[in-house]
Amino acid sequence: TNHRFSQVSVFSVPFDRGAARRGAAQGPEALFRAGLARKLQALGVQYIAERLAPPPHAKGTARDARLKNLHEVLAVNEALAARIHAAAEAGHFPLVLGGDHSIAIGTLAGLTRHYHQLGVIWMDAHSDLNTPDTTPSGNIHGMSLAVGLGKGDARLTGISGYGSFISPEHVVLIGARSLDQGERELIRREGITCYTMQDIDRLGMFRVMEESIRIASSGTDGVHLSFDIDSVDPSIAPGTGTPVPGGLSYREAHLALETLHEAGILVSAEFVESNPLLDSGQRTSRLLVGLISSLLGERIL
Ligand code: EXY
Ligand code: MN
Ligand code: MN
Ligand code: MN
Repeated sequence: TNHRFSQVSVFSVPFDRGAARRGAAQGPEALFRAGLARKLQALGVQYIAERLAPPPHAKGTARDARLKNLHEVLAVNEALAARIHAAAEAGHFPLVLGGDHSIAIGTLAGLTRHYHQLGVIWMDAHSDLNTPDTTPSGNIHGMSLAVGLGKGDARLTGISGYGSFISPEHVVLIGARSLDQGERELIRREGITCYTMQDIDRLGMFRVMEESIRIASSGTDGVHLSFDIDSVDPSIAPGTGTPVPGGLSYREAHLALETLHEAGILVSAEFVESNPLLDSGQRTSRLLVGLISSLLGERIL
Protein backbone atom coordinates (compact mmCIF):
# COMPACT_ATOMS: atom_id res chain seq x y z
CA THR A 1 0.00 0.00 0.00
CA ASN A 2 2.90 2.31 0.70
CA HIS A 3 6.53 1.44 0.07
CA ARG A 4 7.64 3.40 3.16
CA PHE A 5 6.44 0.57 5.37
CA SER A 6 8.41 -2.61 5.94
CA GLN A 7 5.72 -4.21 8.05
CA VAL A 8 1.98 -4.25 8.71
CA SER A 9 0.80 -4.40 12.33
CA VAL A 10 -2.63 -6.06 12.37
CA PHE A 11 -4.69 -5.15 15.44
CA SER A 12 -7.85 -7.13 16.18
CA VAL A 13 -10.23 -5.11 18.34
CA PRO A 14 -13.07 -7.32 19.62
CA PHE A 15 -15.34 -4.52 20.79
CA ASP A 16 -18.99 -3.68 20.09
CA ARG A 17 -20.24 -1.62 23.04
CA GLY A 18 -20.10 1.54 20.93
CA ALA A 19 -22.99 0.17 18.86
CA ALA A 20 -26.59 -0.75 19.67
CA ARG A 21 -26.30 -4.35 18.46
CA ARG A 22 -23.85 -6.97 19.72
CA GLY A 23 -21.73 -9.03 17.35
CA ALA A 24 -19.17 -6.69 15.76
CA ALA A 25 -16.79 -7.84 18.51
CA GLN A 26 -16.56 -11.11 16.60
CA GLY A 27 -15.65 -9.34 13.34
CA PRO A 28 -11.87 -9.83 13.50
CA GLU A 29 -11.94 -13.57 14.18
CA ALA A 30 -14.44 -14.02 11.35
CA LEU A 31 -11.96 -12.35 8.98
CA PHE A 32 -9.25 -14.80 9.99
CA ARG A 33 -11.74 -17.68 9.58
CA ALA A 34 -12.48 -16.34 6.09
CA GLY A 35 -8.80 -16.63 5.15
CA LEU A 36 -7.22 -13.26 5.95
CA ALA A 37 -3.87 -14.71 7.11
CA ARG A 38 -3.55 -16.89 4.00
CA LYS A 39 -4.30 -13.88 1.83
CA LEU A 40 -1.68 -11.69 3.51
CA GLN A 41 0.89 -14.46 3.08
CA ALA A 42 -0.02 -14.95 -0.57
CA LEU A 43 0.44 -11.22 -1.16
CA GLY A 44 3.87 -11.36 0.45
CA VAL A 45 2.88 -8.92 3.19
CA GLN A 46 5.17 -9.00 6.24
CA TYR A 47 2.88 -8.71 9.22
CA ILE A 48 2.53 -9.25 12.93
CA ALA A 49 -0.91 -9.76 14.48
CA GLU A 50 -2.06 -8.70 17.89
CA ARG A 51 -5.45 -8.96 19.59
CA LEU A 52 -6.51 -6.33 22.09
CA ALA A 53 -8.19 -7.52 25.28
CA PRO A 54 -11.90 -6.71 25.50
CA PRO A 55 -12.39 -4.14 28.29
CA PRO A 56 -14.03 -5.34 31.51
CA HIS A 57 -17.68 -4.40 31.95
CA ALA A 58 -17.80 -1.15 33.86
CA LYS A 59 -20.16 -1.94 36.72
CA GLY A 60 -21.57 0.66 39.05
CA THR A 61 -20.66 3.65 36.89
CA ALA A 62 -23.35 6.22 36.18
CA ARG A 63 -25.21 5.62 32.92
CA ASP A 64 -25.55 8.41 30.41
CA ALA A 65 -28.17 7.90 27.68
CA ARG A 66 -26.27 10.26 25.37
CA LEU A 67 -22.97 8.39 25.77
CA LYS A 68 -23.79 4.70 26.09
CA ASN A 69 -21.09 2.45 27.59
CA LEU A 70 -18.73 5.42 27.83
CA HIS A 71 -16.36 3.72 30.27
CA GLU A 72 -15.86 0.64 28.10
CA VAL A 73 -15.37 2.86 25.03
CA LEU A 74 -12.75 4.90 26.91
CA ALA A 75 -10.92 1.79 28.12
CA VAL A 76 -10.60 0.11 24.73
CA ASN A 77 -9.62 3.32 22.97
CA GLU A 78 -6.95 4.27 25.54
CA ALA A 79 -5.35 0.89 24.99
CA LEU A 80 -5.71 1.03 21.20
CA ALA A 81 -4.28 4.57 20.96
CA ALA A 82 -1.13 3.48 22.78
CA ARG A 83 -0.67 0.45 20.52
CA ILE A 84 -1.28 2.46 17.33
CA HIS A 85 1.13 5.17 18.35
CA ALA A 86 3.82 2.58 19.12
CA ALA A 87 3.30 0.94 15.72
CA ALA A 88 3.47 4.27 13.87
CA GLU A 89 6.57 5.18 15.84
CA ALA A 90 8.20 1.90 14.83
CA GLY A 91 7.56 2.69 11.17
CA HIS A 92 4.82 0.08 10.80
CA PHE A 93 1.52 0.33 8.91
CA PRO A 94 -1.34 -0.27 11.37
CA LEU A 95 -4.22 -2.34 9.97
CA VAL A 96 -7.05 -2.23 12.51
CA LEU A 97 -9.86 -4.79 12.40
CA GLY A 98 -13.06 -3.93 14.28
CA GLY A 99 -15.14 -3.97 16.12
CA ASP A 100 -17.66 -1.16 15.85
CA HIS A 101 -16.67 2.27 14.54
CA SER A 102 -16.13 3.77 18.02
CA ILE A 103 -12.64 2.24 17.89
CA ALA A 104 -11.67 4.90 15.33
CA ILE A 105 -11.40 7.20 18.35
CA GLY A 106 -8.35 5.26 19.56
CA THR A 107 -6.90 4.76 16.10
CA LEU A 108 -7.08 8.49 15.34
CA ALA A 109 -5.70 9.38 18.76
CA GLY A 110 -2.67 7.14 18.31
CA LEU A 111 -2.08 8.29 14.73
CA THR A 112 -2.36 12.03 15.41
CA ARG A 113 0.17 11.73 18.19
CA HIS A 114 2.67 10.72 15.51
CA TYR A 115 1.29 12.38 12.35
CA HIS A 116 0.44 15.94 13.31
CA GLN A 117 -1.31 16.80 10.02
CA LEU A 118 -3.27 13.61 9.40
CA GLY A 119 -5.61 13.35 6.43
CA VAL A 120 -8.63 11.04 6.76
CA ILE A 121 -10.72 9.25 4.14
CA TRP A 122 -13.90 8.04 5.84
CA MET A 123 -15.91 5.54 3.76
CA ASP A 124 -19.28 5.05 5.43
CA ALA A 125 -23.04 5.20 4.83
CA HIS A 126 -23.02 7.57 7.81
CA SER A 127 -20.75 10.43 8.81
CA ASP A 128 -20.24 9.56 12.50
CA LEU A 129 -20.25 13.28 13.25
CA ASN A 130 -22.69 13.35 16.14
CA THR A 131 -21.92 14.80 19.55
CA PRO A 132 -23.78 14.19 22.81
CA ASP A 133 -25.91 17.22 21.89
CA THR A 134 -26.99 15.94 18.49
CA THR A 135 -26.99 12.13 18.80
CA PRO A 136 -30.35 10.48 18.18
CA SER A 137 -29.17 7.20 19.78
CA GLY A 138 -26.41 7.78 22.32
CA ASN A 139 -24.31 5.19 20.48
CA ILE A 140 -20.70 6.34 20.42
CA HIS A 141 -19.93 4.69 17.06
CA GLY A 142 -21.98 7.54 15.58
CA MET A 143 -19.60 10.11 17.14
CA SER A 144 -16.09 8.89 16.37
CA LEU A 145 -15.21 11.24 13.51
CA ALA A 146 -16.48 14.22 15.55
CA VAL A 147 -14.16 13.15 18.38
CA GLY A 148 -11.25 12.96 15.92
CA LEU A 149 -11.99 16.59 15.01
CA GLY A 150 -11.88 17.52 18.69
CA LYS A 151 -15.65 17.81 19.12
CA GLY A 152 -17.81 16.20 21.76
CA ASP A 153 -17.42 14.92 25.29
CA ALA A 154 -14.14 16.01 26.89
CA ARG A 155 -13.45 12.52 28.22
CA LEU A 156 -13.44 11.21 24.64
CA THR A 157 -11.48 14.07 23.07
CA GLY A 158 -9.15 13.92 26.09
CA ILE A 159 -8.00 10.33 25.72
CA SER A 160 -4.30 10.25 26.10
CA GLY A 161 -3.29 9.62 22.52
CA TYR A 162 -4.40 12.85 20.92
CA GLY A 163 -1.35 14.88 19.96
CA SER A 164 -3.43 17.09 17.70
CA PHE A 165 -6.88 16.86 16.18
CA ILE A 166 -7.54 16.36 12.51
CA SER A 167 -8.49 19.47 10.52
CA PRO A 168 -11.81 19.53 8.65
CA GLU A 169 -10.10 20.48 5.37
CA HIS A 170 -8.16 17.20 5.46
CA VAL A 171 -11.25 14.99 5.90
CA VAL A 172 -13.19 13.38 3.03
CA LEU A 173 -16.40 11.41 3.49
CA ILE A 174 -17.28 8.87 0.78
CA GLY A 175 -20.53 6.91 0.41
CA ALA A 176 -22.74 8.94 2.74
CA ARG A 177 -26.49 8.38 2.49
CA SER A 178 -27.77 8.54 6.08
CA LEU A 179 -27.00 11.82 7.82
CA ASP A 180 -28.66 13.34 10.87
CA GLN A 181 -29.57 17.03 10.84
CA GLY A 182 -26.83 17.97 13.30
CA GLU A 183 -24.29 16.14 11.16
CA ARG A 184 -25.38 17.97 8.00
CA GLU A 185 -24.97 21.26 9.80
CA LEU A 186 -21.50 20.30 11.06
CA ILE A 187 -20.40 19.23 7.55
CA ARG A 188 -21.50 22.59 6.13
CA ARG A 189 -20.20 24.69 9.01
CA GLU A 190 -16.76 23.05 8.99
CA GLY A 191 -16.51 22.78 5.20
CA ILE A 192 -15.89 19.03 5.24
CA THR A 193 -15.75 17.43 1.79
CA CYS A 194 -18.52 14.84 1.44
CA TYR A 195 -19.04 12.63 -1.62
CA THR A 196 -22.54 11.29 -1.13
CA MET A 197 -23.88 8.29 -3.05
CA GLN A 198 -25.54 10.81 -5.34
CA ASP A 199 -22.13 12.34 -6.13
CA ILE A 200 -20.69 8.87 -6.79
CA ASP A 201 -23.58 8.10 -9.17
CA ARG A 202 -22.94 11.29 -11.09
CA LEU A 203 -19.14 11.60 -11.09
CA GLY A 204 -18.15 7.95 -11.03
CA MET A 205 -16.04 6.32 -8.35
CA PHE A 206 -12.70 6.81 -10.08
CA ARG A 207 -13.05 10.57 -10.22
CA VAL A 208 -14.33 10.67 -6.64
CA MET A 209 -11.23 8.78 -5.53
CA GLU A 210 -8.85 11.02 -7.49
CA GLU A 211 -10.35 14.10 -5.86
CA SER A 212 -10.48 12.49 -2.43
CA ILE A 213 -6.84 11.46 -2.61
CA ARG A 214 -5.82 14.96 -3.58
CA ILE A 215 -7.84 16.62 -0.82
CA ALA A 216 -6.84 14.20 1.95
CA SER A 217 -3.16 14.22 1.08
CA SER A 218 -2.61 17.94 0.34
CA GLY A 219 -0.72 19.52 3.22
CA THR A 220 -0.77 16.37 5.35
CA ASP A 221 1.94 14.04 6.56
CA GLY A 222 -0.08 10.88 5.97
CA VAL A 223 -3.63 9.68 5.27
CA HIS A 224 -5.69 7.20 7.29
CA LEU A 225 -8.48 5.16 5.68
CA SER A 226 -11.44 4.41 7.94
CA PHE A 227 -13.58 1.89 6.07
CA ASP A 228 -17.02 1.11 7.49
CA ILE A 229 -18.42 -1.97 5.71
CA ASP A 230 -21.88 -0.38 5.74
CA SER A 231 -20.58 1.92 2.96
CA VAL A 232 -21.13 -1.11 0.71
CA ASP A 233 -24.63 -2.04 -0.39
CA PRO A 234 -26.39 -4.38 2.08
CA SER A 235 -27.28 -6.73 -0.78
CA ILE A 236 -23.61 -7.78 -0.93
CA ALA A 237 -22.56 -6.86 2.63
CA PRO A 238 -25.49 -7.88 4.84
CA GLY A 239 -23.42 -8.57 7.96
CA THR A 240 -23.51 -5.15 9.61
CA GLY A 241 -25.53 -3.50 12.37
CA THR A 242 -26.82 -0.36 10.64
CA PRO A 243 -27.38 -1.29 6.97
CA VAL A 244 -28.62 1.43 4.61
CA PRO A 245 -29.84 0.69 1.05
CA GLY A 246 -28.24 2.36 -1.95
CA GLY A 247 -24.60 1.71 -1.16
CA LEU A 248 -21.39 1.02 -3.07
CA SER A 249 -21.31 -1.80 -5.57
CA TYR A 250 -18.72 -4.58 -5.42
CA ARG A 251 -16.62 -2.92 -8.11
CA GLU A 252 -16.97 0.60 -6.71
CA ALA A 253 -15.68 -0.61 -3.34
CA HIS A 254 -12.78 -2.53 -4.87
CA LEU A 255 -11.92 0.34 -7.22
CA ALA A 256 -11.69 2.70 -4.24
CA LEU A 257 -9.20 0.45 -2.46
CA GLU A 258 -7.21 -0.32 -5.61
CA THR A 259 -6.90 3.40 -6.28
CA LEU A 260 -5.71 4.01 -2.72
CA HIS A 261 -3.11 1.29 -3.07
CA GLU A 262 -1.76 2.84 -6.26
CA ALA A 263 -1.71 6.34 -4.77
CA GLY A 264 0.58 5.18 -1.98
CA ILE A 265 -0.65 7.90 0.39
CA LEU A 266 -1.97 5.79 3.25
CA VAL A 267 -0.15 5.39 6.55
CA SER A 268 -2.87 3.32 8.24
CA ALA A 269 -6.25 1.68 7.61
CA GLU A 270 -9.12 0.26 9.60
CA PHE A 271 -12.06 -1.96 8.63
CA VAL A 272 -15.02 -1.82 10.98
CA GLU A 273 -18.67 -2.71 11.62
CA SER A 274 -18.57 -6.24 10.24
CA ASN A 275 -20.99 -8.27 12.37
CA PRO A 276 -20.76 -12.03 11.80
CA LEU A 277 -23.95 -12.63 13.84
CA LEU A 278 -25.90 -10.73 11.16
CA ASP A 279 -24.00 -12.10 8.17
CA SER A 280 -25.43 -14.56 5.70
CA GLY A 281 -22.84 -17.29 5.99
CA GLN A 282 -19.41 -15.72 5.47
CA ARG A 283 -20.52 -13.34 2.75
CA THR A 284 -19.50 -10.09 4.36
CA SER A 285 -16.31 -11.48 5.91
CA ARG A 286 -15.18 -12.85 2.56
CA LEU A 287 -15.96 -9.58 0.84
CA LEU A 288 -13.82 -7.79 3.43
CA VAL A 289 -10.89 -10.14 2.97
CA GLY A 290 -11.04 -9.32 -0.75
CA LEU A 291 -11.26 -5.58 -0.09
CA ILE A 292 -8.28 -5.67 2.28
CA SER A 293 -6.38 -7.60 -0.39
CA SER A 294 -7.12 -4.89 -2.95
CA LEU A 295 -5.83 -2.27 -0.54
CA LEU A 296 -2.64 -4.26 -0.04
CA GLY A 297 -1.98 -4.61 -3.72
CA GLU A 298 -3.82 -7.63 -5.09
CA ARG A 299 -4.25 -7.23 -8.84
CA ILE A 300 -6.47 -8.83 -11.45
CA LEU A 301 -3.60 -9.13 -13.95
N1 EXY B 1 -26.27 8.52 12.88
C1 EXY B 1 -26.80 7.44 13.69
C2 EXY B 1 -26.45 7.64 15.15
O1 EXY B 1 -25.62 8.48 15.46
O2 EXY B 1 -27.01 6.93 15.99
C3 EXY B 1 -26.32 6.09 13.20
C4 EXY B 1 -24.84 5.90 13.37
C5 EXY B 1 -24.36 4.59 12.88
C6 EXY B 1 -22.87 4.65 13.00
C7 EXY B 1 -22.23 3.74 12.17
C8 EXY B 1 -21.68 2.67 11.87
O3 EXY B 1 -21.36 4.03 11.08
MN1 MN C 1 -19.25 4.35 10.79
MN1 MN D 1 5.54 9.87 17.63
MN1 MN E 1 -21.81 3.39 9.14
